[in-house]
Order: sequence, then C-alpha cells, then structure tokens
Amino acid sequence: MEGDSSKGNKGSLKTGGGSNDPRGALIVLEGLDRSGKSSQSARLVSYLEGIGHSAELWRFPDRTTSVGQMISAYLSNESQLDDHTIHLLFSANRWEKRSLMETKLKSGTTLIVDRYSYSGVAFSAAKGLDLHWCKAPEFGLPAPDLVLYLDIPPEKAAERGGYGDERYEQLEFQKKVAECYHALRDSSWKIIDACRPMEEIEKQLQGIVLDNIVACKVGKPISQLWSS
Ligand code: DGP
Repeated sequence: MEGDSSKGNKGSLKTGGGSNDPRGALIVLEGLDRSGKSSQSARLVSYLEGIGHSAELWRFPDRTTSVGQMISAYLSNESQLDDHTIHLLFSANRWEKRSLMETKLKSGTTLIVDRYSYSGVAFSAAKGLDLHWCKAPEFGLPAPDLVLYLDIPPEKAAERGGYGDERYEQLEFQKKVAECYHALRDSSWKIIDACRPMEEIEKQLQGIVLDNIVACKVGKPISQLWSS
C-alpha cells in the first residue's frame, strides 16, 4: 500500500548542486515507538554497504550534540520543558545536522535516517500543539526522497516490550501519535506492514530502497520540506 499521493511534501526550492552528479538518497524510517525502525535501518545500511553502495545510518534525535543532550534529559524525565520549547529543540537538532546531511547526499552517500521531521510534528501535535505551528520550524530542511512508515497498531507495539522507560512510551499517547502520523502522509511515503516477520519486511525494504537510490542517481534534485 502507498501513502496518499494527492498531497505533495516538497517545496519548489531546490537545494541540489545544479549538476547531474549522482547523489545519495535521503531515506527516512518513521513509525511508532517499538515499530522496528532502528533494527530495519541498521539492516538496510548493512545491506547497501554489502552490495557496494555508500550508505550511512543516521538517527534523530542525535543525542551526541549539546542540544541532543538536553533532549535526552527531557525524554528520560530528568528535566521538564514547555511543550513548545522541546519541540523547537528537536527541530534545532535536525537543523544543526542539515549542512552535513546535504554534503553527504551531494557526495553520493545515501542516508538511512531513523526518524525525522515527521516524528517532530507527530509527537508534538499528539500533545495538542497546532499541526501547522509544529511543521513551521521544519520548513527548508532537506525533504526525504522516501519515507518508509512502519505501520503497526499501537497495542501491538506496546506488547513488544522495552516500553515504559521514556516519556512518550505510553499506549494512549502512542495512539494519538499514530493519528497525527496519518495526517502527515504524502506522496513520498510507503506504508509498510510492520506486523510481519522481520526478514520479510527487510526484503521488501531492500527492493523499495534500491529503486529509490537509482532514481536519485539519475539527477533528481534535493527538495525542501514543506510547502503544504
Ligand atoms: P528514539 O531515540 O527514536 O527512541 O526517540 C526517542 C523518543 O523521542 C521517541 O518516543 C520519539 C520521540 N521523538 C523523536 N523525535 C521527536 C521529535 O522531533 N519531536 C518530539 N516531540 N518527539 C520526538
């Protein structure tokens, strides 16, 4: 199944280098907590490297930066922050990596990114913040070429264990996050049934990602989030 292709996610501004040099693809994995994103992202990178593609695994939040450490303290309930403030910190954490992200893509490296702006909007909107306000700080970041949404019912994700240590790992909240994700689907999304065995999902992702990498190599420019 594919996402609703009637809504575009991309602005008209192009950030590509203007040349036809092959570039890497920006591929994002999204989904609820415990949907399998981290495992599948790591497997994808190993697969791509194994067949000779230049690929790197990235994740947001990037907890290694000073902004990321503030986010980490918030997530583990060591600090309290206003909902708007933490929203902007998550966004800042993506902006501080933008330049490196673009450099890597332009040099031909594919980035497999575990969470991106869609998490940013879905988790904050699930708290009741205005969806359009939540999207605004993401405007201008590189738009993913492909979003792989690992789709799993919140109840099923909660059964997978490892749930409960961090701030957002609560079933009722995750149900709201799922609704907000739904509102964000656009033509770059592929909806992946994440209830199937891991190997089956892995194979499906490999095929989709390879097609996408080829499309990017033939001169597709890097677009920007988020015109609608
Ligand atoms: P992870 O490191 O992928 O387990 O993410 C940690 C938690 O933070 C998870 O519950 C999802 C949430 N999260 C990830 N990105 C964002 C974001 O940009 N904004 C908000 N509010 N939450 C996020």
